[in-house]
Amino acid sequence: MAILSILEYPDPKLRKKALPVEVVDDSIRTLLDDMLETMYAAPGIGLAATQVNKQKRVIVIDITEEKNDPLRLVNPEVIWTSGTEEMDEGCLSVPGVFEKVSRAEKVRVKAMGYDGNYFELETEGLLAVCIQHEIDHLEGKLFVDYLSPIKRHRARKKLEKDRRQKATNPDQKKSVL
Ligand code: K1U
Ligand code: ZN
Repeated sequence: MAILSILEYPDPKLRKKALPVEVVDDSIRTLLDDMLETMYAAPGIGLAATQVNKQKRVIVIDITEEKNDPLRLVNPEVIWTSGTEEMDEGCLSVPGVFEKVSRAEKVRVKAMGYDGNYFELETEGLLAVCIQHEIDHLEGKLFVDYLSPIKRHRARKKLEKDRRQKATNPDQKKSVL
């Protein structure tokens, strides 16, 4: 397995649209394995192939604290939604920024799994939000696109400031601990 490099906003590669997977073969299973390892290492609760510069409709998610319930979705499609809710979101491609986004409260999703067989999943809460966030990535959409221009500007400024600080003092976190 391998840890992949995660693209960061405003990299234009994050805007590319992912292509459907024809067959779940060993190359897709390797991508799924590498993405899960990358997501756990980040750490995060979801990752889309677009974020690791692969234009394939592949996402991984694990919302458990124990990191022991991975969900692997190939060609995920939301086939039903109900309600709306607002929840705080973050993104590994927009590190350090957390903002409220309104999305469907419940979703039913159809996808292929690790074995290439289709299955359906109905869910709500954080998992439903995370699935919608990751499918957005496959369309080249980021959670900051839902924010007001002022909040988006603020997010971009924060990212730039954090990057400048990291470049000046890359060991800052270590020295604080
Ligand atoms: O797609 C991504 O960039 C991953 C993103 C998923 C997500 C989080 C929250 C709401 C919607 C989608 C993240 O994982 S951000 C990091 C994060 O939320 C987290 C990290 C460590 C522990 C718990 C959560
Ligand atoms: Zn994200």
